[in-house]
Amino acid sequence: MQDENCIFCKIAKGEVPTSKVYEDDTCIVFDDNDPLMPVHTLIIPKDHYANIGDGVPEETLGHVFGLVGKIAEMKGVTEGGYRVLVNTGDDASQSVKHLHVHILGGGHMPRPND
Ligand code: D5M
Repeated sequence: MQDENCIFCKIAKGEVPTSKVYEDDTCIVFDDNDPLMPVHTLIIPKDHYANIGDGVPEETLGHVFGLVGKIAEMKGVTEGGYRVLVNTGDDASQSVKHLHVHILGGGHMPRPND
C-alpha cells in the first residue's frame, strides 16, 4: 500500500534521505525537516494512509502510538514533557497526506489558544 507520489512513502522505501531515528517492519521515525521545536520527530506507518481516519487498521494505529513513549525517551524529552500532534485534513493544515504523528519537545509550548 504505497502512493508513488507521496514523499513519506518515498522516505519509507529509502528513496529519499532523511534523518532516521528508528525503523521497524511497520514504521519509520525521522526528524522533521522544518522543526517547530528543538525536538520535532515524526512517526509514520510505512503503508500509505492519507490520514488517521483513512481506514488505518487498529493494529497499525496501536503500533504507531505505542512507539511514542519509546521515541520520546530516545529524544530525551520524557522529563520535560512533550506534545503529540496529528494534523488531519485541511482545517488542521495537514500538508503531507500520509498519516504522521508529530512529537514536539525540548522547550515550553503554550496551549494553542493561550
Ligand atoms: O506536517 C508535515 C511535516 O512534514 C512538516 O512539519 C514538514 C515535514 N516534512 C515534509 N517533508 C519532509 C521530509 N522530506 N523530511 C522530513 N520532514 C518532512 P503536517 O502535519 O502535514 O503539517
